[in-house]
Amino acid sequence: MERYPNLKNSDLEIYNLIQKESEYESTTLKMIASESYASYSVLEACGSMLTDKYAEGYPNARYYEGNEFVDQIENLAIERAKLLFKSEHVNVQPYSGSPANQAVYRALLKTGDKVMGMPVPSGGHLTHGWKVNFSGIDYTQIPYGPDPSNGRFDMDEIRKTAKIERPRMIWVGATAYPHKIEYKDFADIANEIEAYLVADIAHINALIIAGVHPDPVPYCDIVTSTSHKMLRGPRAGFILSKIEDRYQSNYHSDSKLNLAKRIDRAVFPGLQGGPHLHIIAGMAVAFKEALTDEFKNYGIQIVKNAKKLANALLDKGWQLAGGGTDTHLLILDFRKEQFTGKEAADALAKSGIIANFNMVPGDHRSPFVTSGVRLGTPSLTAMGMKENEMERVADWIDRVLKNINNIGAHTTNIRNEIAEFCSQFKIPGIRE
Ligand code: DSN
Repeated sequence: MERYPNLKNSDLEIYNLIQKESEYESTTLKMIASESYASYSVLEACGSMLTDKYAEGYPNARYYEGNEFVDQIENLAIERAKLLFKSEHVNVQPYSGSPANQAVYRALLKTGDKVMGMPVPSGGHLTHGWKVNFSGIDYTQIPYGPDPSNGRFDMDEIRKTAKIERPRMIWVGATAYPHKIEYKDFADIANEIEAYLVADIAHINALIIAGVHPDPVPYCDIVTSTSHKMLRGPRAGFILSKIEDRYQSNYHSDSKLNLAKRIDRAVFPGLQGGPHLHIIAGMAVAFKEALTDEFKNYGIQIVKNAKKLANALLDKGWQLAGGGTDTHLLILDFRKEQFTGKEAADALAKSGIIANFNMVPGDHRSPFVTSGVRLGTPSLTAMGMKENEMERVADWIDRVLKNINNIGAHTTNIRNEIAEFCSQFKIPGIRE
């Protein structure tokens, strides 16, 4: 089926580049831990004429006329998200994960306030208070991270830091932490110091939906997420929150409003203008897909695949940060190797395995080269791969890394083998 006939006629340059990217993704193993594949249905909603729509405000409270149908679309997205995550309140307007997190700061804090979060090199996100991001420039990050000796959170240390620093908010969420996060433990600490607890579940939302990762919603004041990554929706963000503010006080300029209203206000008009209704429609479609048993099985299989891949790589003698995984990602640890994470990621990519170089706990190398490579299983799982296929993936990774100083012929052979292997699978949104 010709997917983009109009584009092909009107703009061959862009059409050809999309085709090339599509071909590239169809012939390589996409192992970026923050990616997966959106379905044709999600892509169709996102590519619809809703692109043109302006509807500043919220359903039934817009600044424009003519919103009967888009109100229903936004309400459907909200209701489906409430059902999916059992959340009291949902805002689906953030343009992406970073704006969603920015809205949380605006709803809860004053400039300069202390925020506990993981620095990027420890596995956190830019918006959790990292120094070059607005969150580290306008607010004061109190850093925490996994213990370099075992790659896991040391809750006693985190409690000690929290009690000394008394941050107003604690972020719990990661981009490179391969273990389960126990939100209740963080909630106990937040309660002791009367801090807000905010989870960022962008990386692990499908695992929570599938019941293979602890659920933050009962323990957190606010939970933010992207709707792309393993959730397989459009490139956007959303915010789940309690309705009431348990620390309601005169602290915040909007403190006469409850928490839900403060979040809504922070998103619009605080940070954004018109909501992207085409993307919100795509989000509603993705939430419907995520409510199915098929999606839950995908979430369960992501973890099974990551564990299988981790064990197969350990059996071949490779080291993993934190010793393994119980999520969707694993981080190869090359601290003892002569080559860097960057060199390894480059060799893997040339061979058809697409990943990213990443710091590991206790890394002695710079963030520009690192000692790690982060590998994720959501995309391969969305293609229908299971444990048997992970054995083959581990073999290819092993062959690339063992021949890293001599990649010429190996690269071409492995690249061809992987392309042939990928052709046996469907790829949502590309070849369903
Ligand atoms: N940059 C994303 C990642 O790859 O983890 C997180 O937003």
